[in-house]
Amino acid sequence: MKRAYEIIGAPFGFAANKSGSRTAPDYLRENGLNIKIRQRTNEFWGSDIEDFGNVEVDSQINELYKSEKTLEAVKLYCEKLNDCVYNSYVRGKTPIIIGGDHSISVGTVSAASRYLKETNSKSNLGLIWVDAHADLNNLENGNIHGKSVAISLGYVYQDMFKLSNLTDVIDTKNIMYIGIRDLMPNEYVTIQNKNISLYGMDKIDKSGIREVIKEIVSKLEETTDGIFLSFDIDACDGGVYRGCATPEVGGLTAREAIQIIDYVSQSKKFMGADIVEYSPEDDTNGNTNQLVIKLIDTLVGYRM
Ligand code: HAR
Ligand code: MN
Ligand code: MN
Ligand code: MN
Repeated sequence: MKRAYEIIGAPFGFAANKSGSRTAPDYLRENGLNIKIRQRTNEFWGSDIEDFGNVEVDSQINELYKSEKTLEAVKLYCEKLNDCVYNSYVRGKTPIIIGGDHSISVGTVSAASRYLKETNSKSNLGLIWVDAHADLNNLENGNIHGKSVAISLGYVYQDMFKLSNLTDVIDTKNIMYIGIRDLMPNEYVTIQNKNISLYGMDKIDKSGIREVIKEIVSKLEETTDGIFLSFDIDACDGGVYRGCATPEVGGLTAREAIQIIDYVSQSKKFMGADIVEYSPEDDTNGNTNQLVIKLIDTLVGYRM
């Protein structure tokens, strides 16, 4: 399937405990992404790729953050990002969004859901959330990037985000978690009560990543109209890949991460992905940079 990929930078880092991910899109463009070189070879490999540029953090968003209105800053930024990703779909593209912290997914997931609703009259989006964390926290702790899924489901800040249609954009039965290994008690309770599918590291150890991802994709292909992938770099083994705000030991190997992306992106229902939380300033040995480039390569690159 020939796809036209569009790289969209989302340099928003205000919602995490450390803001290093804000520099990731530009850093990656200059260190390994080389979109111009990819454009020259895409003819041969049968896909098309464009760099849209960044959805910038404008002065209004900056001001909100400076006056300690971080949640408003997240909302305004995600509205902007939603429009941009939605328009990418309208142009027939497969958007690949490079974060930024994980709060940007409130904008990307809602955009995929919005486009499905517009084209299918209903939104039945499948979401694969690859992360060490569930980002489903509904308690106040200032860590907004730990609440992205909760916001998308309308479990927190409902009044505020509903105005711009950023909440209630996904059904719990269409969420598939992979790689989770650090859950808060309230997140565990929600996952149990709502019966959300979770494929933790233990399941990956037991069945192997190929089985896990095959099962997930075939379920979503049957029950949904589109599949969006949200990939948090902290899903990968934090002992090796240190370039993120919250490295967690015992995560995915590079091969496991690559297999997930390789398999999902070949689905006919694949609608695009975000790759979030890479932090160049925390990547002291450059390992994480190489991993992120490989993951993007796997998304948009050649198929033997
Ligand atoms: N669950 C924790 C909290 O809410 C930490 C989660 C946020 N960190 C992440 N998410 N990096 O991917 O405080
Ligand atoms: Mn996350
Ligand atoms: Mn995480
Ligand atoms: Mn994270």
